Amino acid sequence: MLKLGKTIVTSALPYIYSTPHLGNFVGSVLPADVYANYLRLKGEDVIFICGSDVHGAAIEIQAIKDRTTPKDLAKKMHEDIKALFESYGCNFTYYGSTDSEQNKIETYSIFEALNRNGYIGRVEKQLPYCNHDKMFLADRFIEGKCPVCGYESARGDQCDKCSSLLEPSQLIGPHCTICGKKEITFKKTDNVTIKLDKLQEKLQKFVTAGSKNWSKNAVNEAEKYLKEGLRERDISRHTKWGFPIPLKGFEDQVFYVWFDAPIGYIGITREWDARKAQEYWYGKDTRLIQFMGKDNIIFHTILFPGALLGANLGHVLANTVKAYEFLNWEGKKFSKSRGIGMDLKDALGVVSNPDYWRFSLIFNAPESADSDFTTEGFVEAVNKIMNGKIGNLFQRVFTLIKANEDIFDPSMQPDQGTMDKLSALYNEYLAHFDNIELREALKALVAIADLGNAIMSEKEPWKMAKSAKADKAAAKEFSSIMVALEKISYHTAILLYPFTPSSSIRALEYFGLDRAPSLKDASKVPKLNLKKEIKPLFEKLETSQIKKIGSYS
Ligand code: B3M
Ligand code: ZN
Repeated sequence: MLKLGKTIVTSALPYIYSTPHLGNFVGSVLPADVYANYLRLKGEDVIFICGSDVHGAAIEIQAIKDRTTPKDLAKKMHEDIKALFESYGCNFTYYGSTDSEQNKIETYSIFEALNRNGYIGRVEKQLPYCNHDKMFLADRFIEGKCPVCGYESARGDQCDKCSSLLEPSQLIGPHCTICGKKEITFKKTDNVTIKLDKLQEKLQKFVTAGSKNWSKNAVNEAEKYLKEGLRERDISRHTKWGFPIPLKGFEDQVFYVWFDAPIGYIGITREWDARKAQEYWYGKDTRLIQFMGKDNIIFHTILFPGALLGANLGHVLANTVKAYEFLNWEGKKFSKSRGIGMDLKDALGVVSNPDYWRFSLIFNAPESADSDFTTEGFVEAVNKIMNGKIGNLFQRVFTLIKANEDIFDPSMQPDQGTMDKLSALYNEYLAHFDNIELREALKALVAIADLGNAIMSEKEPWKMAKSAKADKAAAKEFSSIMVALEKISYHTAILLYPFTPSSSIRALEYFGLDRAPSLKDASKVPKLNLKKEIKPLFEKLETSQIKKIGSYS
């Protein structure tokens, strides 16, 4: 296995004005977590950075609704959501927050460098002003019809339907989202900009060089924007919630949320450990691998790298941009207000073992196209695949060996043909993971369990065990088959680790281990320890649980 230098894995930083739903989870945090676990399993030097994206108008809007301040709301939600991700087994190196002092320092240093290097500009803008609320309306406080696709609820900064970046003045028939009125006029103000147009060439080079490692959707979208020609873009907002712009005359404005949010990856690493942040973010041999939903592509392929390239402070740029498509719920968009789809709290409330969700979500992940969560698909992934194939294999193998410990000889050689099949599937698993095809890697793992189950049904080793007392050849054959099955079970248990870490460790406990060994040290199967009761690793879902999940449609 090729040993690489340091790796930073990031997941898009979730907004925290509401609890993330399963679609948000499978669109970024979960695959990033699974992939970081895989690199740990390979023994690589990896940090996994995530955190709450707490700035932005959406939180201000929610705070107004909740009659609290954005700061208090952010603090409370940040703690809740962090704990929630942890209860899903997410293994962050650090889960921080974009409003930290560290991120402020990082944001200011990048902004000041951009300014020194001539990439900060000013524009006079006509900004929407609500005559009823007597305030300038930030992007999300104004909604109207999208001039590109006609979607009715496009926001001032972006259309959720066609992903076009918009200016508030482009919206057709806009209204204020605070009071709902159409009493909007456009007033003159000065804004600070980043001159992306001057960064066009550098960004084109970055995209061209990186694209072989990126997901197709990320390459296509970045190329689309480059082709259109990059434009100067304003990065200041007339509101109080955010980092104030450190420039004379602009102190009453704050940075646009998408300016300081991606810088948050660096700020959060600093929050964790300032010295290590230096090592990882400026290291020549660091690979930066970024996971996100497809609606975040432009910010990670144009705005963020543009800021880093313009600042020219030596930061690491993305090596891999992996953008997920969307997960729908029974064919519809997730919607809290319409009760469609489960959020992370709902889901654990019905099925409390997070590994069931982790497994089934990756099994049907929207990796190269949108995918659909269906109750049926969930039941099939859990009952038929995870429990029926993987859990069942462990159960059958461990109980059969335990019942025949007197005749089982672990020093017997397994059948070579079986070992060749195992190693082919094992390599398939590695190859898919290395290409960040998590869904396919999981399928290769299921195929390994299938291999074990097929041997079990074809050879029926329990029959040999019965005649083994009188028949030496049968005893030998029994051991040879069970050694193969033991090996298959052991690797299945280890390779489960990235997907379902706590279940993996529970299976590995039968091998006397309390954590997953590094793949380098996994060739020899440790002695089985079957003293304690052998309990099923998974259980089938109950009818009442299935019904409950179905009710979120
Ligand atoms: N918070 C959008 C999202 O949660 C945004 C990502 C920020 S990544 C720096 O999808
Ligand atoms: Zn208004």
